[in-house]
Amino acid sequence: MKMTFRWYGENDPVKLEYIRQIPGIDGIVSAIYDVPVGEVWPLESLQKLKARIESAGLKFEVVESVPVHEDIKLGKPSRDRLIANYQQNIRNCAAAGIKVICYNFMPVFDWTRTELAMELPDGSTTLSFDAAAIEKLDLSKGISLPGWDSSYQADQLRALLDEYAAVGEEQLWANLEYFLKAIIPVAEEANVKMAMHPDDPPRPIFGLPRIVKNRDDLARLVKIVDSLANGITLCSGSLGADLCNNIEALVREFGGMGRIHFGHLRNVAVEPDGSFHESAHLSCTGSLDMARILRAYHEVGFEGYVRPDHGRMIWGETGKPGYGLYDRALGAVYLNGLWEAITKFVPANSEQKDAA
Ligand code: DNO
Ligand code: MN
Repeated sequence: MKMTFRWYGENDPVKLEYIRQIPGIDGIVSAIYDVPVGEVWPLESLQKLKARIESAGLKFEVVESVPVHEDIKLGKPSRDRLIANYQQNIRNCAAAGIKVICYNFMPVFDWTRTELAMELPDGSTTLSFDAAAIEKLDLSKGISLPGWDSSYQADQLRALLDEYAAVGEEQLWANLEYFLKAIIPVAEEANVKMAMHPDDPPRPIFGLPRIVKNRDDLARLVKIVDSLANGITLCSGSLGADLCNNIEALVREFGGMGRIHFGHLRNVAVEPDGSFHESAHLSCTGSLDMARILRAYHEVGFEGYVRPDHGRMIWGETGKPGYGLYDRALGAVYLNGLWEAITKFVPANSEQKDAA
């Protein structure tokens, strides 16, 4: 397991020099942020970013995300040009030493929350999702969340939602298939692993289809092109927001197939109606058992990349909600601690799934 940390580039208030001081961080996960969605990332920009990250003593082997243009998800005629650009992005990433590309196929909205600074009893704040409040959100003013690759003006958003009105789940699957059949062979040739991030939260929102929500969706996804290059980012917090998803079992199944290329490790405290908030990484603060999840990774012999996902805002820190330094650093150290204990004391490939 290689522990990484997401960094948003020089404008990120969390400095690379701070990240390198977190014990056990091996690499940085980042992206090119000054190229519009759908266009080609210049190789020089990737090489410059790599050199900068390496100057801080860290590796740059994972990109998150190369965003997929809405026209590809909508299946519009312009998709062929955009897919050719995406193929070029895969080649350019490979040329800059990237091994894994995280991406998602969520229409319009990436991760969605109803509150960015919900106060917890200890005074920290966190991202939260209120299942009843979501449908009441006023989209007429446009919407923007920090951490997204794009934000939308009100008129743009209305036009996009209208276009999606005709696209149901099956059409979205067909558009995904068209995309995967075009990009996975390129990824194979470039020796890059594509890692689809699941929908967050794992349910349709605002009437938009979402197709990467559970075990059956993941199984369908990896079969569309049966290649190791067609893999997933197993985000425990995204999938874990639906209590029907058993994260340990998903790790065993898809990790066992060698299809998990990137693990997002975070905890969520989930309520019966599907509302949730992002808790600290520690198991007892949320609904997920992080020790058991990591044990499952160990059992399947996982050697890929992971990162702590979002963190709370603690110790007076301000900045991009979910992407502060302190709580994510605590998460990384905690997860590394669990991993050290598990790898020392639990035999790999053991079948002891439920040892008391
Ligand atoms: C949510 C986060 C997301 C993720 C992108 C990947 O759990 O990890 O921001 O980075 O959706 O494409
Ligand atoms: Mn995630």
